[in-house]
Parts: sequence; C-alpha cells; structure tokens
Amino acid sequence: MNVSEALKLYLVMGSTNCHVFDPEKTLAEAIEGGITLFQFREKGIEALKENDCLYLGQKLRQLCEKNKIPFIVNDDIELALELQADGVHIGQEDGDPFRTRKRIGENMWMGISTHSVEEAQQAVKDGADYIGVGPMFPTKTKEDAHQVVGPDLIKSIRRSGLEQFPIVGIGGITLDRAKIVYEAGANGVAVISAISGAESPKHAAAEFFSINSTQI
Ligand code: TZP
Ligand code: MG
Repeated sequence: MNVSEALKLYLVMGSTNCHVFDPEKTLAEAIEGGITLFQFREKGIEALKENDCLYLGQKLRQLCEKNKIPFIVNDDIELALELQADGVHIGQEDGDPFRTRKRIGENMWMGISTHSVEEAQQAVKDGADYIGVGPMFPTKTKEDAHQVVGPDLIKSIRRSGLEQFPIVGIGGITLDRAKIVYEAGANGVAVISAISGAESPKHAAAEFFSINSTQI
C-alpha cells in the first residue's frame, strides 16, 4: 500500500483515549469498520510506561499485522524499531528528522506534524513520507495542541507546490467535518476521539470510510 492510500482513514490512539472499550477491542472494531492506517500514541498522565506500554504496543502491532494495516508509532523511535513498526510519526519538537531518518532507515515511513506552509515545505525537504496538518478544528484530545489552522491551510500547502504530496488532516475531525477536510485536498483524515470514543468504533469507522470513498 502506498502512503497516500494508507492515509485515507488514519486512526490515532493509545490506552488513555479508550473509555468505551479497551484498546485492543477498539482497534479490532475500527479495523473491521475500515481504517487504513493506525498510529500507536500513548500519551497523558495515565499513559502506560515501559513494559506495560511495550506489551500493549505488541498486541496492537499484531492486530495490525494480521489485518494488513500499516502500524505507526508516535514519537518513540526506539519503540517503533522494537515493535518493527512500518513507520514513526514525529512533531516539530520531537528532534531532528535527519537523525530520525538515519535511525529508521529508508524503508520505514516518517510522518511529520506541520502547522504552516513553511513547516510543510521544510518537512518535505527533511524527507517526510507524509505530513499531518492541524489542528483542523478545536480539539480537547491534545492538551498542548497548536492553535487551530483550519482546512484552508491544506489548500495553501497544496498551492505551494505540494499538489501530490501525501497529506492527512488532524484535530477535531468528526463525521460532519470530514468532508471539508477531504475537499480541502487532504488524502485522508486522522482521528482520535471520533472513533476511539464512539459507542461503536466499527460503525464510526465505517461511516468515515463511506464519506471518504464517496467524496474522492
Ligand atoms: N495532533 C493535533 S490535534 C491532535 C493531535 C494528536 C488530537 C486529535 O484528536 P481528535 O480527538 O481527533 O480531535
Ligand atoms: Mg510528538
């Protein structure tokens, strides 16, 4: 699967985002519903540490492997390598992309979070395989979230010469708002709460998936 295709419906999640079901069931349901990419993002004061984090990562990694869903790890390059992840996702404050690339090699994907046209251009120069752009809308899920940039930033990034580059929108994306993100030119939407906090993650994922496939 190429990166652009994988970005279509990107579930980002860790144990602290799962209030309805445990992380394994949440991910299993979301996979049934049609997610195309998964990021293990274990964040917050209640986040699992060390072996507990590794153990959960292994279980989620296996689920993805079994279902042929590419598996990305947020921030932690060593964990990504240990879990034999398909990629790693880093933010603007998560260290030098060149060092990350050196450590992960050419075969693993590197995603970079961006919040402006300049950061997007830089991320491409730094060897990103895809960029995350956000927050698209207000979100309570990330405490230190950047100010809202809105879907228009995706349009500006596209116009800046990155017509074909793989882009995913993130932040506050709900079923009602997903269409605006796709229409702005994103290859996909990255979602935490709208799937992992849903009464039926499977149903929520399936609904996102159908918006995607009818809009593109
Ligand atoms: N990065 C920018 S916003 C965000 C991240 C990880 C949180 C997205 O969560 P939600 O629940 O989909 O708004
Ligand atoms: Mg980070």
